[in-house]
Amino acid sequence: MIMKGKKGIILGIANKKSIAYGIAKACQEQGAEMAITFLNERFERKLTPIAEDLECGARFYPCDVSKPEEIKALKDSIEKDMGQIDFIVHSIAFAPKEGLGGRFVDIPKNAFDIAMDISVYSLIEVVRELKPVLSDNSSVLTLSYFGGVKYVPNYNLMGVAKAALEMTVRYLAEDLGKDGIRVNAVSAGPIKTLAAAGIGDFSFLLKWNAAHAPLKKNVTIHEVGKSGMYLLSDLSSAVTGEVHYVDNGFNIMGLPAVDFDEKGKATIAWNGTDKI
Ligand code: 0WD
Repeated sequence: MIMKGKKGIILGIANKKSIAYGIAKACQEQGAEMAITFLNERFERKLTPIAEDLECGARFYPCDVSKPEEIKALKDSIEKDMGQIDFIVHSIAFAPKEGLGGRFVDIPKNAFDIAMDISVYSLIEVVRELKPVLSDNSSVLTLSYFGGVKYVPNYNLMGVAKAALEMTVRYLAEDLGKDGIRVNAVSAGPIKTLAAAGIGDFSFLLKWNAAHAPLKKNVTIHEVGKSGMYLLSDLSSAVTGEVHYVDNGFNIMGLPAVDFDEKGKATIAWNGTDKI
């Protein structure tokens, strides 16, 4: 039981397809005690069975990260119900639709501000406000994507947000290391979730990744969950500021793999004429 005796809070479960749910299940299976948050009343109703499934008891709190007062209230609830905690999972992102398709140059300023606020600044704010209840051997985990490092069609504004998020992880890791707090990110391969549905032709990304990743498949929330759990556990006690890819190896590829004909000439392994 790798997480036995560990307590933590998970932000960003929207439903059972959420990456945060995969991480929560992995932590529960390894003995962690958890609290989860819901975005608003609609999600409260939907998440009630999930909170029961994760054995949260009363540790089921509202938190819309765009409302600073809800983050402050979250700290008070944790203090009252749990005392100190050992981990935080921040699995939250949002960008208005205009930022997830169309011409990049046309991204409106208000969409940019919203995406950076919800998807990046919220990590800083959550960690700062919850710091008084974090134990001196604690771990913070956030979720990133390859589109924050390289161009990915339609990822547009969220790509800029993930680049900022990954840099935020490094600066937070340095700043909080002296307090015994580690900060890392998992960069997950594409998974069909509610948030992913907002990205234009997401099914193309899934097919492209499965076709070109060394392991020739897509990742599941449970695979991301296991790797996330490692970063939350003492198994990773010397790891901080890291962006850890859980993407079947897709990120290592410079060009698509090719086959070679009898003359040693490259042929395209993936049938480029197929509409994928
Ligand atoms: O392919 C994917 N699905 C990948 C997702 C690949 C790599 C990374 N990620 C990232 C996302 O960018 C995000 O940071 O993983 C994180 C979790 O995303 P998810 O599991 O794919 O998506 P989802 O199940 O929708 O959870 C994200 C949740 C929201 O759901 P909705 O569908 O309502 O956007 O983030 C939460 C909300 O529960 N969220 C908020 N929570 C608090 N305050 C807020 C907010 N203002 N806005 C969104």
